[in-house]
Amino acid sequence: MDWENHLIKHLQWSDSIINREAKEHVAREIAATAKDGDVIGAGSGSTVYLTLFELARRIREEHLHIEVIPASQEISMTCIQLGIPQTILWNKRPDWTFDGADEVDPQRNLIKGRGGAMFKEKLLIRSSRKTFIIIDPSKRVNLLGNKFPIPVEVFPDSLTYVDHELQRLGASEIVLRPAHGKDGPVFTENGNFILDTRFNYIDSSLEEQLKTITGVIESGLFIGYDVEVIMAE
Ligand code: ABF
Repeated sequence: MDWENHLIKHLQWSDSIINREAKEHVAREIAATAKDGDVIGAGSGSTVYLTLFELARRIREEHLHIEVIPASQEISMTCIQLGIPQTILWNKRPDWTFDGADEVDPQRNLIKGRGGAMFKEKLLIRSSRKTFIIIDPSKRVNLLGNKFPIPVEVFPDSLTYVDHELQRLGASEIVLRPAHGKDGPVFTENGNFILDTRFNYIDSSLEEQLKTITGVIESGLFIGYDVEVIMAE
C-alpha cells in the first residue's frame, strides 16, 4: 500500500493544498533535519501532513528512533496510520516543533488556529527548544488580521462574558465558529467554543489581554515567539 498517496487522497483539503510542490520540497528539508532520538512537536495543517509523510519514510528506511508529540487527534491518527511513534508532553520536551500559520507579519508574529488546535500548538511551541513555521507566500501580511480573524478558544459557560469583554477590548467582529456541515457551533478537542474575532488594530499586548479574560483558554495570536519562518515557494 502506498500510504502517503492513500492518506493524502482522503484528506478533505488535500486537493486544495496551495503551492503543494514547494511545500513538499520544504517538508523534505525539514524532515531531513530530524536526528535519531529526536522528540518532535507536530502542529497541524497541510505542510505538517506533508512533513509527517517524509518523516515516516525516514523512520522506515533509516530505522530512526523518533517520537512525535501531535497537536491534535487528527495529527495523532495520521501518525498512527504512518507508523510514527508518539509521546506526550507530560514526560518529554520537544527538541523542535514544526507547524504552519494563517498569517505571518514581518516581525514573525503569527495568527494560527484555522483548524482550532491553537491551544496545543501554542503549548508545543512554548515547550520546544526550536520551532519552524512553514508557510507559502499567501500567508505573508504587513499587518496581522488583514485576512484572517483571531480565533479565541472559549470555555462554553463563559461565552456571554467573554463576548462582552472582547467588545470592551475593541473587537469589531465576533463570530461563533460554526461546525462543518452541520448545525451548531464547532467544539474544539477540549470541548470548547471558538470565537473568530476581528480587531481594527492589533497591538503587541493583545495576546496577553485576551489571555487575562476569565473563560478564554487560548487565542490564535502568537506575538514575539522565537520561531524560524520557512517560506515554501
Ligand atoms: C495550523 O494549520 C493552524 O494553526 C493554521 O491555521 C493552519 C495552517 O495550515 P496550512 O499549513 O495548510 O496552511 O498550523
